Amino acid sequence: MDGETAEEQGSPAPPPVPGGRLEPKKYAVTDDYQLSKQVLGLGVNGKVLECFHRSTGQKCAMKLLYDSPKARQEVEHHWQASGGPHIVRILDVYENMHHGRRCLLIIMECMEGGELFRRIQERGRIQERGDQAFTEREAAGIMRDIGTAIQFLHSQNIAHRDVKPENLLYTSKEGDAVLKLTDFGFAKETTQNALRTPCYTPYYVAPEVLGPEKYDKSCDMWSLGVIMYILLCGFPPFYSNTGQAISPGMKRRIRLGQYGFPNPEWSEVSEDAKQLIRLLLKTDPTERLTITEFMNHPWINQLMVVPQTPLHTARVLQEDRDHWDEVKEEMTSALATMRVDYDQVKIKDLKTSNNRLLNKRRKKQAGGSSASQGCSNQ
Ligand code: I85
Repeated sequence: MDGETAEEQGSPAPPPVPGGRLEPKKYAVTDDYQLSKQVLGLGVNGKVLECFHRSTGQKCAMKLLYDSPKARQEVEHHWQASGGPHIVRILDVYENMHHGRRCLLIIMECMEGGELFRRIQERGRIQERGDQAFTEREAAGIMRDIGTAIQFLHSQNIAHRDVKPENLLYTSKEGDAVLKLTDFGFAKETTQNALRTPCYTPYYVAPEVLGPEKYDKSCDMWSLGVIMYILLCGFPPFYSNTGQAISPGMKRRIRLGQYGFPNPEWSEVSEDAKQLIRLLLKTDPTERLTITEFMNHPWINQLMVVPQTPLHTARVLQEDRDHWDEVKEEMTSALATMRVDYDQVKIKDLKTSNNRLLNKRRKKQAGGSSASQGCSNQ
């Protein structure tokens, strides 16, 4: 399950250069693509439609975004990530007017295998016929693939911040399908302001200014913990029992890290796996594993020693299928809460640290040295 090679044949020309500058095509997308009425899904910033490349016939997915700074950010971040391992690839970007509004159109490779957990759930149906159960080692392989995507993003200083089941899609329905991450609608650059617009010598920059970048990335690590938990048992570690997407009780349990590994689903799962989950679901984001630590964990980097224990996952997903939409909504709300909470921590930190720097500068200026003027830390 390590290919992002073979499936890439026949992409519409000219192939965009990943890492190169993004220059959206200004002529009509319909010159190159035949749009179909088939809606593949609704994203954070816009809907996704099926389409076909006119000259090659290749089936693709088109995301329609109304132009806004947020939409531009999504396109930029996705473009920067496109070509990375286990990331849904962008084939083309257009900028068109539609009913008097400027639109951005992202043409992506079509992920015809559907969502990650749907595929596992289907095995719960098939399993009744005596097929192979979903195993702990397979779960580890999936976690390594998702981790590879996150590692790439974090190395590019991008936090995805919306890693959740419905954004993990398979390239095809075949056995050799590749799992990939999509939707960069909440992605954020984590490069520190302090380093991009240095108004002072970095030697004495306050640690709080450098520190907060951790929170955005740690959001992705929490997601990895939740996805890994569900992969191993079929239900989430935290859930609302009121029918609300996120209840006060659920929020409290997340904050306090109250979850368990109940039997019978967890009785045969390895201690290594449980330990890894505990490190990912740490309530304090600064204590959570980083992506490098995660990728170096033996459960991830030594797949061959992960036991091939059959799991309850496929059966539980199949039996609880009527609750799956709620599970997805709950994770969506939990991530939204987390992004807001972490942003607030950041604002607080930046305020206090800026004051300290300002004070430092005032002192310096009073002493006669000239500090740089008009630097903004935005
Ligand atoms: N192909 N979150 C849930 C989909 N190919 N999908 C979502 N944000 C996006 C939809 C709503 C993800 O950015 C989304 C985005 C992009 C896609 C996307 C990209 C490329 C697809 C929102 C399919 C598909 C195609 C054929 C068959 C099947 C699925 O969704 C299935 F297997 F399900 F039948």
